[in-house]
Amino acid sequence: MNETRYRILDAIAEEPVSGPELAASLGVSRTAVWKHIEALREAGFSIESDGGYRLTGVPEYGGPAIELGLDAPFTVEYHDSLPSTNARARELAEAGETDRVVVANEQTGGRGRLDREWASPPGGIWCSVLCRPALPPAHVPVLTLAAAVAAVETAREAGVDAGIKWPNDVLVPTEDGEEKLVGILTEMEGEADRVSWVVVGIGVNVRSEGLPAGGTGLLAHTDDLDRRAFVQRLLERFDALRGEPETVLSMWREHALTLGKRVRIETPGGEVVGEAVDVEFPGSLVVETDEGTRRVHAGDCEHLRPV
Ligand code: BT5
Repeated sequence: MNETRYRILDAIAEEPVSGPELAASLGVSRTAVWKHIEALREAGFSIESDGGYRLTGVPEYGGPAIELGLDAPFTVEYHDSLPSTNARARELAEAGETDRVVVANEQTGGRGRLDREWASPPGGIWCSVLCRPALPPAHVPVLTLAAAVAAVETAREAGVDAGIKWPNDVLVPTEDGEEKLVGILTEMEGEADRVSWVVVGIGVNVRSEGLPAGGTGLLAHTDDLDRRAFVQRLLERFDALRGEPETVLSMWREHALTLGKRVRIETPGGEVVGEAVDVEFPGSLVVETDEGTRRVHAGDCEHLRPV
């Protein structure tokens, strides 16, 4: 959001402030103040003008609403509908941007890993964070783990008992298995020793309608969901974790559903079956198999029933 608009909202949040006072404290003209107030009203903010301007309501969702009160250094771009927030974030990356978040109410071409489809009906939480971390490409998987930890902690705070399946799924355990609540897709561009940009796409289901079998939404597990607050907490947690790989790994272990389970992993080099015993930097799963210990860097993981 425009810096002046942000400062106006801040100034009028608690008590009424007159136009001339705002103009003086912000160092802009009274006409400029009036134009900013009108733009904020158009963006959905309720601003009374009896005896000074006063903020009486914040829009339920959208870019300015998410940015207002967000304790993380991201600029938020909001769209009612987009093919894919990851695709839009990549465009911003190519235009040289950083620390941008793209949020959409609906995606018409949402993508999972390996170009799989990601169902993204209206009302869900579809967002992508663009950043330029000082990391070699080989360390980027830790950002995917950070996003999974951020998502699971935010879901738990919202009252939804979720856990992480290696490497990037957030699931809700059910009586006879698990249902997928969140999917994460990380994309990057870079050179051998340093990434140029990373886009971490996070999809959180809100309603269960329109999801494939095996998917579940937050509202199936809680009645009380504030989508704006959810996205804010998710971004704040991700921001706090992205520079702390040690914390990410220990929190990941704490929230993991995979550790201690028998797993089957389809890797590019073949199938690995055994007991998942640990996760190691930057995100490898350690599996005890009949042939010894294997470290798996990428693949699709299935939790098996104990033998
Ligand atoms: C993922 O892929 O789980 C990554 C999903 C990332 C989505 C976000 S939303 C914001 C950003 N913009 C994008 O375009 N993408 C990111 P993967 O592990 O490959 O899982 C995909 C599989 O999950 C599909 O083949 C389906 O079986 C299943 N699936 C599809 N949509 C689902 C949904 N909404 N909820 C649960 N499962 C789903």
